[in-house]
Amino acid sequence: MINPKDKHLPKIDTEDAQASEHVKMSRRLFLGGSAALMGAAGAGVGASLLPATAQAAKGGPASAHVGPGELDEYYGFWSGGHSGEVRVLGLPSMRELMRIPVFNTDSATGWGITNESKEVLGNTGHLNGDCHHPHMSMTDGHYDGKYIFINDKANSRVARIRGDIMKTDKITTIPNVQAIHGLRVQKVPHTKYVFANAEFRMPHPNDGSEMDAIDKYFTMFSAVNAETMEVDWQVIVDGNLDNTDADYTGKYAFSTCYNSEGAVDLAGSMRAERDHLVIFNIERIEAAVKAGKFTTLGDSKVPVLDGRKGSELTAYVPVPKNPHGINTAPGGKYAVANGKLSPTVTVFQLDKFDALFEGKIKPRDTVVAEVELGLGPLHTAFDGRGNAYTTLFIDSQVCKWDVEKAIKAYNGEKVNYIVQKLDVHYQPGHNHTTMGETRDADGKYLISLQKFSKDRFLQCGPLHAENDQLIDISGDEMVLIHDGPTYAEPHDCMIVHRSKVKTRKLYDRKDPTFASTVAMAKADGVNLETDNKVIRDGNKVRVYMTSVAPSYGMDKFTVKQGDEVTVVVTNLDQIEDVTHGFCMVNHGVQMEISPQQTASVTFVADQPGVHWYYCNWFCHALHMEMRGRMLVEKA
Ligand code: K7E
Ligand code: CUA
Ligand code: CA
Repeated sequence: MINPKDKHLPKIDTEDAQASEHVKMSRRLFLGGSAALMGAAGAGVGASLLPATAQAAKGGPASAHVGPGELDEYYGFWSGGHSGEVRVLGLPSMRELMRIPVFNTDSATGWGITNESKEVLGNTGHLNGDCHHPHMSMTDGHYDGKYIFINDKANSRVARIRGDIMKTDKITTIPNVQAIHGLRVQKVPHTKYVFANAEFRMPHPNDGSEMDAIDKYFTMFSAVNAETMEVDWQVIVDGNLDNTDADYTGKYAFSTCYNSEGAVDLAGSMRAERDHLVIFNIERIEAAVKAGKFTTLGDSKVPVLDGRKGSELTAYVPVPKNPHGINTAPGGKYAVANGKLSPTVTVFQLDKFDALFEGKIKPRDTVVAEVELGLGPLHTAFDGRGNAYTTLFIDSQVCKWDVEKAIKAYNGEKVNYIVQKLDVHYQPGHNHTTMGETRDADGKYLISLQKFSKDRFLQCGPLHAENDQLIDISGDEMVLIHDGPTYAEPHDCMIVHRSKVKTRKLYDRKDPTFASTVAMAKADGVNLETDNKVIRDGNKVRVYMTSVAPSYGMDKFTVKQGDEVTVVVTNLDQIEDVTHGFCMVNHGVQMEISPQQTASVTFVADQPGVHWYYCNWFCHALHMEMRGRMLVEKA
């Protein structure tokens, strides 16, 4: 029975793509619910069931509990750190909904095993990754649901995940650099570029002739074209590059640098009291590329521009000390750099950047506040009501502060800009508010991502879970409402209202993810939707089969020892959720084939004998019976 005191029930609004389903889902609730709920139902779609928060309509903080059968209000996209994947959570429940393999191998879906995923992964051979920063594409500063981008620090890559099927569809290795760390999208007018910071300075050319000519090392800022996933240009910078963000005019992107010293050791990178923020003038960079004012490096054809100090393409603003996160406030008026080794945050007023590039003001004139918050400020999030929330790593706190008051205090007024400090458990890195990196920041929830959980959960040996905490920020006070253990290592996440996400239930038969396989079948004269056929091409054998629960279109086939066998399975089921699998026992292959999808896998049939294959995604009462045999004839 639903308790009307539960304030967590998700809100329904008219533009909510999933609202109608949700209404259906909630029918039970109305039938068994209270008069109050019936009243809300009477108001129909467009009305709220009950306040999800606003400190749960003053009755106290919201609950993270989302009842059985109820849907979450938000999608959370979580970086999977050095697991190499992206995870999808529902908020406020913090239930894990899906894992999206990106730079890793995934036994369940066959990512890294199927031919289609290998095509996306390319031929670098790397099946590890280190994801930090997931960000969704935007149109005019609003999430548009189209893509989610994620960096790979481990192998200097950027990946794109399609919002409609939540699968990785492109991976680009960024040339001429090492360790892509900070990643953000251009917000306005739309995500033309994905900005990617390469963290580590390196020699150029990096040909093995030198190690210690470190004054000649440099790194670069890269703009990846969101549609083509090609690198459109790269800009050489002074110092290194840590995090990045963009403004709400489309004119600027900016990155923090913790190693302005250009050091290769720890002590060296802490020597200076100030490092900097480097601002990139997108219009000028584009004009320079267009005018051919660039060089290239090595084999790469990517235009490379020199944005080191003195260049008109960039500006350098001194910031204390080893700054880490850089976060643009939802209104687009301010951006905040987080001091890390300085207890301060630095507030930039973004409309001063034009004057800076016109030479009318000095770099530090763009700074309108630099105020102390506490020890180890790393990242800042915003609620859209003028408050900022900064993680204090060393203090293990989130500090809520008022941006306008901080500016007044910096100008000498006696005002207290700190609103509240909340203990988190323990050592927070990133944080993120609901819709907080867009114009639609709604100030409902804050996620604080802790690097250590220590005593908060049952222990699982020396390796501990991390602790992602959910905080209700809708009222005057931040209130901690949920502890969420997570596996390594969600540096960052973003929280998207479900109305912005539109997913497919079935594959389109024309989906580009299996276009190459469709083309191969066509060349073999095979109709994937009707044919079950074995095609021999020398010692290459292609086995085409359909699947409809609970059977494959072919329950046996024969190949010869040493054949390279490609099994192509097309799932003809049209029913949502009826995913099949294909596993060839003792051959190291398996894969997902979702409704209307085609997937393929290639292996060598090196063991003579009878080998069973079976469906490993539970699809039917007779799922166990969904199987067949491959005979491998002795050579
Ligand atoms: Cu861990 Cu954004 Cu890579 Cu900060 S970064 S914590
Ligand atoms: Cu098909 Cu299980
Ligand atoms: Ca430094």
